[in-house]
Amino acid sequence: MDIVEEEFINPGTRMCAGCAMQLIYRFALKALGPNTILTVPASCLTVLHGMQGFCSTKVSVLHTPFATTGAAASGIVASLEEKGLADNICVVAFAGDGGTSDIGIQALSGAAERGTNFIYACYDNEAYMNTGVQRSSSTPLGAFTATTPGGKIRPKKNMPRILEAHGIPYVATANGSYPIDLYDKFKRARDIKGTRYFHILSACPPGWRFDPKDTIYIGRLATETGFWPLYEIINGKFVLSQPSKKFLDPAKRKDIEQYLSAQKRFSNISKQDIESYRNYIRDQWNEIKRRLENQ
Ligand SMILES: Cc1ncc(C[n+]2csc(CCOP(=O)(O)OP(=O)(O)O)c2C)c(N)n1
Ligand code: SF4
Ligand SMILES: [Mg+2]
Repeated sequence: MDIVEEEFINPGTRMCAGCAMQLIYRFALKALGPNTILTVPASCLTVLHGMQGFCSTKVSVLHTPFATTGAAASGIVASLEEKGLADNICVVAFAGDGGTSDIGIQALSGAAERGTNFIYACYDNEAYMNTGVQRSSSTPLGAFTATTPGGKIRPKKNMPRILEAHGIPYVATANGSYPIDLYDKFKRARDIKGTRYFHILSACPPGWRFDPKDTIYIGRLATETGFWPLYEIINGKFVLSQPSKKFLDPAKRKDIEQYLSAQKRFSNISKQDIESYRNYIRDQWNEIKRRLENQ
């Protein structure tokens, strides 16, 4: 696939070295193009945009209070509809996992239930990174954060499932380590009407505690172990994405311990929790197989 050459993020952002989120944002904006209005709540992504008076993107961005992303996007869509501009401009909300799975879930659910014509993308770095790595409901089992010093005792919330239950036309997972797959999905989602939801794994070197040079490697391990399958659900039809297809065969999956042991946030994880991951991955793939066979 040809990738658009034009960049929509100006060079030199304030992200940490090795931050997957800026790669995700860069490829998503390339796929979305110039006729896009973004809305973003408090997060590392706000830091990317810069201080008031500056903006790192070439498209307009409305910064919004933490809990209100879905409501802010709904307001932008309503205003464009009123002005007769809604067919030409794509409204896109981009938020972190804390802003999506915890504090913003009510506004997101409301917007999805109303069938608001917009894309909502959650970049999931699995904690509240901007404020110093506190746990969110998207933090995975056994992960160290500032508020789970002994490792998180609950597994992560399954947001794609929750959004699918709203009956929206498009749900997709993606991963910053597969930017072409992500680009392709944003291109497709742009042309669908109604609420479209992305859940994107976003490796974070300081929060996950690995060397910035390993960002792509760590993100790939999440998919290669079967922990982070890449798929789309288009009008209820489950489509397994190309990079994940071979992992339908359990023998092709790497063991989850390779992913966990590469990140210091899991350095105290128990054997029991590692076994829980293995069971979770097995059940998740049995469910994917069942869906593919029964549709
Ligand atoms: C109502 C409110 N509560 C708390 C904060 C402080 N705050 C700013 S960014 C942030 C963390 C956001 O976490 P997440 O959505 O996962 O994005 P990330 O920082 O990980 O990119 C918090 C708690 C705030 N800005 N507003
Ligand atoms: S803390 Fe993590 S998510 Fe935030 S800018 Fe740094 S690498 Fe990116
Ligand atoms: Mg986060």
